[in-house]
Amino acid sequence: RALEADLDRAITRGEFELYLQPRVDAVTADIVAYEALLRWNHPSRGLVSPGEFIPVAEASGQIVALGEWVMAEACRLSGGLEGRRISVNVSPLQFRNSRFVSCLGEVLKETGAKASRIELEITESVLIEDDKRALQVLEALKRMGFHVALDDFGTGYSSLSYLSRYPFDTIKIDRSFVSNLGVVDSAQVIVRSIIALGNGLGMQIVAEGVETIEEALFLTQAGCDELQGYLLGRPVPVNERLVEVRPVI
Ligand code: G
Ligand code: G
Ligand code: MN
Ligand code: NA
Repeated sequence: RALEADLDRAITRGEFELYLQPRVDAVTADIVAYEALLRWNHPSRGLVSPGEFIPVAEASGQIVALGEWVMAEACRLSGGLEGRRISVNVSPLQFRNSRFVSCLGEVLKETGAKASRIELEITESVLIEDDKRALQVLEALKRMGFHVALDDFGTGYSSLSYLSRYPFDTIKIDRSFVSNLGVVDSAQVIVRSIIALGNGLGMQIVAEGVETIEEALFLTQAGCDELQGYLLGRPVPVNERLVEVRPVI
């Protein structure tokens, strides 16, 4: 595969870049955090989407080195975001790697970053495969001071018992539920239930993929804590990041 060979050189050549998308307080519109989204400035193909190269990197194992680069870059950026947190997507393959936790420890040491400024976004699939080990890893990350979020919530085989068993700080409602809000009758009921469940367990609820004012209003009135999506701000290069978002209401 051509992309696979290119990926090897891309890190050393500095072709990767993190874009930042704001996550805002649903009531005040204050920016609470930024999600780091990886972009590849490919010399001949132009901007390649992670949807295209992450699966390639996962299949080849290159995701481990790439994930390390993402983490180190997020740590370097974390000191310059006005105290706001930065969230980082973690591939299930990275999470399952036996050196994942120690590698994070080294990155913190090398960069001098504070773990409390970093949130790790993990998908449900890591919880299904090796329940006990997943719990040990998550507890280790919490002890180190990281925040942990359950990403794309509702799309996996979500057993509700996961939520009470694992120490998540945040639940991110998958954008498919948000985009169905005005379309599918059941979507409002499902979203309200996720919010009630998460808040009842003491977790922050973030809605992803918020694109319309109607969605934002519904989510805010339903008690969702934070909003993320094109309505509030698109992912952009670090130096173009939004530092303020106009309230929706
Ligand atoms: O930014 P965009 O919507 O194109 O991202 C597409 C997919 O790639 C999303 O599922 C997102 O979580 C994932 N992704 C983006 N950046 C990273 C990253 O740094 N690491 C991993 N593992 N996945 C990422
Ligand atoms: O899997 P994850 O939730 O990390 O994926 C995040 C992806 O969602 C990124 O690729 C990002 O570019 C994309 N995204 C962010 N906000 C919106 C939005 O409002 N609408 C849509 N369609 N995609 C979004
Ligand atoms: Mn994410
Ligand atoms: Na998501």
